[in-house]
Amino acid sequence: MDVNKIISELESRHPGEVEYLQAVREVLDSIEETYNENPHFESMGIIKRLVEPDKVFMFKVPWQDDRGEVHVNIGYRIQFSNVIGPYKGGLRFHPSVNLSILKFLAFEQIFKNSLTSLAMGGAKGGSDFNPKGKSDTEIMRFCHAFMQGLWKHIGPNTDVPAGDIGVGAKEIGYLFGMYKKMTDEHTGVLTGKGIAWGGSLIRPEATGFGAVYFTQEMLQKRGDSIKGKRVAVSGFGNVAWGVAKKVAELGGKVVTLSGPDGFIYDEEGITEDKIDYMLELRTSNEDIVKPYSFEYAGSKFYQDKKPWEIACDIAIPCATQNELDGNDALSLVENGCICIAEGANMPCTPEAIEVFQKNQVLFAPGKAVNAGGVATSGLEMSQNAMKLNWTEEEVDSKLQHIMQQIHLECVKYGTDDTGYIDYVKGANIAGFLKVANAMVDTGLI
Ligand code: NDP
Ligand code: 2IT
Repeated sequence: MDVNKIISELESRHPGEVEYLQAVREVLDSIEETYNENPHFESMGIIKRLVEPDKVFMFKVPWQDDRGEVHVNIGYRIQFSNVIGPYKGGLRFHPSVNLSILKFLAFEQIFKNSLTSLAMGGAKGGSDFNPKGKSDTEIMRFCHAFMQGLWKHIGPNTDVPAGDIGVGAKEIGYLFGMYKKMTDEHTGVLTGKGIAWGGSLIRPEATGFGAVYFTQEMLQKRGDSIKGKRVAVSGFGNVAWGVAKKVAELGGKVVTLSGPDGFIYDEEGITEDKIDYMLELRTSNEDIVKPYSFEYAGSKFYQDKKPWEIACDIAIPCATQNELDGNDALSLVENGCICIAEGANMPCTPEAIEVFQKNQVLFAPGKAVNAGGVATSGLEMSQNAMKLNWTEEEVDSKLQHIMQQIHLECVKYGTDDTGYIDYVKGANIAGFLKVANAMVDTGLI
């Protein structure tokens, strides 16, 4: 495989899609050796076929605001690969959404879903709609209009969307309502549903909990644990909230949160009512973290700055792609950080990853660390298909088991001669092999 050639061909076909090319390059660089050891992959054109999505849907989403003004957004769904199961992945509502971002996310999702060991293919979708400052009725009208464009392309055995940035339980409710009306069917077509109408216990917490379970595994491998550790977290959304809850439960201390306005430093730790307050902040419609510093004396707000300048033992970036660059990585390492686990999708730039790996600190990629979210979505699909509900304990123990297995796979494929575990390589090879073998088994389609 010639990685540069594949990337330059992809670039000429999709000029300017930088996030998509960044994600593809990272995977190809890590699987190159394994790929070349299996010549039948090349003769089946596995890489050529895998780097292009199966299908890309784009649709117009016209909707009316509370004053009666008409707006038009673009809706997308990228169905990247369904070789190991129905297309599966979240929907993102954020003004930055474009084809490049959704293709990177859908591509990553193929390998993440493969790592979960459940039967799910890779997909992603969303819209450039900005939920910030919108009323509940505006959100409802937008979600209904969005689903009118999407419903024909999805189904419980075809493609099962879920939440991501800007899409939580409320939005999933409105989307599900319109799907049900269009099809007259009450099926598990979306995950992250409310408990009363088909949702799974633990799904809201699952991404953050899973990320902490994975971090715990990384530390345990070195004879260490989360107990007593200072943890820097970015974002203040669904993933950051789940991380804060589980870190506190395991005796660690989350000392930062961040939003588009800057970050909060709370030396005493973000615990108990402060964690609940995160939910209030998230739903306040203002989307800023500054009010936390008014609510809790002793905490400090740093405007237009990132949390990575604070001394910590563990860093878990949970906001968005490319939010932690090479300089941030240097400052974390210099301040004694021993472990970085990506809660968000691709939050660390390639330069940052290089810094972590050169300094041999623990670093694990989003497709392994945050896979607990989609894994629990998979558990929601199973419960829907069986028409049964598992208890909180049952779901949580399955989630823990899945995260431990993903960690073992990373160790199996990522350990080098010196004993250092390259989790990026491990996750990419383990995720890729299952998909590639399935593509071989099912032939050229
Ligand atoms: P939320 O919408 O709940 O929170 C996202 C947070 O990131 C908000 O604080 C948001 O603030 C901030 N953010 C979003 N875009 C940007 C940007 N361009 N620059 C700076 N800050 C930004 O989303 P989630 O917690 O669900 O998602 C966070 C990350 O985790 C994403 O990378 C997502 O893909 C990933 N993820 C989510 C899973 C889930 O189950 N929800 C599962 C696996 C991964 P603002 O909106 O104001 O910019
Ligand atoms: O990035 C992700 O894995 C998610 N946003 C969750 C996807 C899902 O289908 O639960």
